[in-house]
Amino acid sequence: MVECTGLENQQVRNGLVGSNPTPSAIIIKMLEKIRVFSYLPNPRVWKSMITAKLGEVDIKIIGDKPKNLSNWLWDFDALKIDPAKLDQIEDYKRVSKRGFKGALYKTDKFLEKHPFGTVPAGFNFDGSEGIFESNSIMRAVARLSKDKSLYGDDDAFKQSRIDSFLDANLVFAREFQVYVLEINSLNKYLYKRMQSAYLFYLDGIEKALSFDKFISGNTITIADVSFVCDLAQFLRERDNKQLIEEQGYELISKNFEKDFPLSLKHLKDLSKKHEFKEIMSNYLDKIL
Ligand SMILES: N[C@@H](CCC(=O)N[C@@H](CS)C(=O)NCC(=O)O)C(=O)O
Repeated sequence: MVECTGLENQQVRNGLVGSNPTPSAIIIKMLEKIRVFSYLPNPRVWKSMITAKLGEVDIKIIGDKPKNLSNWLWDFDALKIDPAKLDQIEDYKRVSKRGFKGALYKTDKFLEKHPFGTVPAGFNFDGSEGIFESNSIMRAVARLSKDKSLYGDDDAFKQSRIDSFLDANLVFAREFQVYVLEINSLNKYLYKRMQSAYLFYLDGIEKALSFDKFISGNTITIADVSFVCDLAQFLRERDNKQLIEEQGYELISKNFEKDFPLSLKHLKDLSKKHEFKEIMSNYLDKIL
């Protein structure tokens, strides 16, 4: 399982996904309300892309395959650099922190707006605000939408309940990130932590879905979007069945279908919706 796997640049505007700078892409640039720089494809970016589709928000996605991001200058105006010219931006050279190896090139401005230095990196339309953490970038997209139901109808308690699910989701996703990055050298401690984070999160989601049609109430919200993207990414653990078993462990998600039927149905139903399907395409096909 690779934490950072990639596609070429993607631009999305109200359902339009493309990779070439066509005349319509120029219009997209002028209209974008939010910009995200990341390695691609990235389920963490899908959260914002799907929310943008559901909420009809103009979003611009800039990025490249993970292995190529070390040849990019990380900035609001992110640029692909000719590897032969990287010495010209030596001042911006930084040691990567997690998920990447070696050097990355991040401008001072990037680090001012993104103090943790991570991608996905979100920006408002002119780059004067930086938004980090995929759930928060997704929240910004939802806040920009006219469809307020995606993020609790401007009701403080409904919004906070959605935040509660997003916080629970982040704990699961963070544990998953560590698990994936160490998948070649598992140990008991790490495996148990992942297992208990998985069981804790899905137990709560299963319970929530036994009361309501969606995770936080009876309409779709960003809690559902985040659930789909992070759980889908986690289930790709199954791509590494052999590697996990060779180390004496079994797939943590082995009994997912049996143990969490409501979560399974929710994941499948949502991933068939066109706003999800256009972004995730057949990501789940091999594993469910
Ligand atoms: N929880 C964060 C995770 C972001 C993250 O850890 N990104 C890593 C790549 S997987 C990164 O940008 N690392 C930059 C570095 O190594 O300096 C989110 O959901 O956005």
